[in-house]
Amino acid sequence: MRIDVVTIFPDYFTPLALSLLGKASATGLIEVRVHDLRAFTHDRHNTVDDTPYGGGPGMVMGPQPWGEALDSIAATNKDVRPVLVVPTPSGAVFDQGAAQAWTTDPWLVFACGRYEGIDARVAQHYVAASDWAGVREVGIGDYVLAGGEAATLVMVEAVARLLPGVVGNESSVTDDSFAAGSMAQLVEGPVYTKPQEWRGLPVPEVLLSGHHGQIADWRAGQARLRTAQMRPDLAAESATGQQGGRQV
Ligand code: 6GU
Repeated sequence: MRIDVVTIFPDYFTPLALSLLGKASATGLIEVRVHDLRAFTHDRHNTVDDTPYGGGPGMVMGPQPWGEALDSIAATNKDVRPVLVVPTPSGAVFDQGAAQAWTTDPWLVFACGRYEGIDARVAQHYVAASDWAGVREVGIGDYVLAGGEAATLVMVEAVARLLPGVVGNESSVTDDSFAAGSMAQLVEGPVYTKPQEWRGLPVPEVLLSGHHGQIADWRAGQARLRTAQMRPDLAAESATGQQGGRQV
């Protein structure tokens, strides 16, 4: 999968060279390219923002550098149509289902806005652009960040770790909290490793028993308990047979 990121803070993305994603880049499972939006300005001060039409607080990112940056990215491969992802708190919420669905996209381009956001005509233009595969305006939760950069890191990691070969142990991906099919819409219960007793606290007996059926039942029960305690919203969904089926 190819991933491009456009931002006024390219340094924000140095963590992509670390750990799991760094390895995935090094082995060619993903190809990440980070672009400085200011490289697509033409004035002395590399201006990317201006005052909002209609008035109001803050500044809005203008369409000109965005158009040039995105066009230049699309032009690097005329055989694949990229999807434009615009992180914004006013978008549909990105969840595990979205992460899974995006794994089949060959090329994602993230447009990281700052200030009060990007001039709305940018998304409008690329929705209708025939050399693009669509525009997805998405947020990562109900809180407001200073810009799309942190949200982009979150989404890139959530998608990339689902790509075949990125995580060494495939079942650590399929057994995740929220993974479709396994224990859909339940969070995972507690986990333990050695020593068998630590500071007077024992590992639950059943996990030492070697009875795989009992262990699986115990874990399923713990997952239900934990979900009821920590995520009553999810517990209510499973009780009503509802499934988060939003299209992001
Ligand atoms: Cl994608 N951007 C910003 N600025 N704030 C957010 C967000 C995105 N998702 C949740 N809050």
